[in-house]
Amino acid sequence: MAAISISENDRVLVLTGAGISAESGLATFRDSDGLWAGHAIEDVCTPEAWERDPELVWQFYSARREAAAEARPNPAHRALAELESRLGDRFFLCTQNVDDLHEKAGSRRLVHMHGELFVSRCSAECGRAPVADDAVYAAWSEVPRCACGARMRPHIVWFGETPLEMERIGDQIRRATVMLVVGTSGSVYPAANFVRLARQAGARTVYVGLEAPLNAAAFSQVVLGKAGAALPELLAGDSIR
Ligand code: BV8
Ligand code: ZN
Repeated sequence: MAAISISENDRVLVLTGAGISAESGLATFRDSDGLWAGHAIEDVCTPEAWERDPELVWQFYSARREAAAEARPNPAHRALAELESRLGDRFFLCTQNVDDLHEKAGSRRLVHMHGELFVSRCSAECGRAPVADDAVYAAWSEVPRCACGARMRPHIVWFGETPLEMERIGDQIRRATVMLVVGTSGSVYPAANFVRLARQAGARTVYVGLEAPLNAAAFSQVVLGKAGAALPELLAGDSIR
């Protein structure tokens, strides 16, 4: 497959999803056929789930912390970190993933629009900042409290909650001349709409993933394959300046 051409006038926006971490051993949401680690979405990934059974929610995110702590970046993560080092401030990465594999690969110019697995925050939204937290909690009694007294919750954007950094992402979408989307089914909004907005703003839009995403029609190019092999190839060579 031909390498993507990026000139010195291009600004590249990348959006990644669970597919980029699949070859690092982290299950995607679709792989678990709609169940997430054996749980239905509404049982572990909504504010209602948190109200109903916060201990189950913490057990779900603790299991994902354990899996993600063992995981290593794969060549796809590294290819994006390398692209960032070549493009500098003409590069921006928005990930839907809550794992830290992009950071482990060296990415710095990124936002986690759906939150971060190794961060916890006050469940009462008292205004105190989220804190780094890689602990696992087997029982509700182990869950630490914020200085205000409320229990801590995962710093994750659940269904029905507002994604993070939307202003900054919107600005990057408006300025991008190339948008590269990797390993996401295009099933969750507003992330699935970003490629349409980028295209409306005049960007070239490229998808890399195992199967065509639901929003495939919005892409100028669809490259089917595993990200760990396809991305390094797509970003190789001197067609990038
Ligand atoms: C919001 C954190 C308002 C949690 C996540 C009805 C219709 C349309 C929309 C809605 C609706 N009802 C409600 C909504 C809105 C809702 C939504 O979209 N629901 C869906 C289910 C219909 N969205 C929300 O509630 C969002 N908030 O809308 O607030 C608002 C809107 C705009 C502005 C302000 C406010 C919040 C959603 C966030 C939920 N949290 N993650 C956690 O991780 O525990 S979502 C989670 O699932 C991911 O973050 C991701 O976003 C999403 C889908 O996952 P993907 O990353 O795409 O992974 P998936 O498994 O689906 O696909 C993997 C892909 O990889 C596949 O295509 C596969 O082929 C490919 N692949 C596999 N292996 C490889 C590979 N590719 C390459 N290489 C490989 N090796
Ligand atoms: Zn608090």
